[in-house]
Amino acid sequence: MAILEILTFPNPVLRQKALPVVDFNTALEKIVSDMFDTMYDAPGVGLAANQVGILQHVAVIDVDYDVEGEDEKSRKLAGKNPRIFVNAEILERTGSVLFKEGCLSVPGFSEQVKRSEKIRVRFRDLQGKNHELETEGLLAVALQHELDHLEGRLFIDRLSEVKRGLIKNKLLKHRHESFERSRFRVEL
Ligand code: QAP
Ligand code: CO
Repeated sequence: MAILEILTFPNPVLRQKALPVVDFNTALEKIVSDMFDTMYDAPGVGLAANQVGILQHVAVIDVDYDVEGEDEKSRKLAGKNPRIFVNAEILERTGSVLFKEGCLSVPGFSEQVKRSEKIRVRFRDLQGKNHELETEGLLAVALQHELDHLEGRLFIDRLSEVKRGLIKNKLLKHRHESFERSRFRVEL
């Protein structure tokens, strides 16, 4: 059990591309296990490896976990359905939907993002076995969001220039203010 630090915008690691996983070993199991601990702790419904500083093509998703639940116990009761996607690629896309997305690396903001409605993905599991999945709804949106992360892309990149600018300013201002606060404390 390990909860990792979630990197937030504008950390440059979030702009790097993940490398394909080649070794399906216990190190990979540990990464995935820590990613789930981190995601459920946040709580969130999806997490990509580069959000925790690991540049490997791994995403974890649980769209059945009730992140709005009062406490950890009620969230768990609502259901847990952990899914692991290693080296996932989208083979086919159809339709389009608008979904109000958020991101643990862009905390406190959510905006409508245009995504494909239905996708067909190929991915590997922890053992390296190949799978194919056709999906729509929240899982399809979450997968597209996490695969963007693994390409170094954030949901705010898909917003209009104006909206992206507003979010960037607010996040940078907040960062500046917490830096000023910590400096003040050190000088006291
Ligand atoms: C990605 O996002 C996603 O701003 C996962 O203050 C996006 O878990 C999956 C979160 C859209 C499906 C649809 C965001 C938590 C969690 C915040 C998340 C926050 C606290 C985001
Ligand atoms: Co995200």
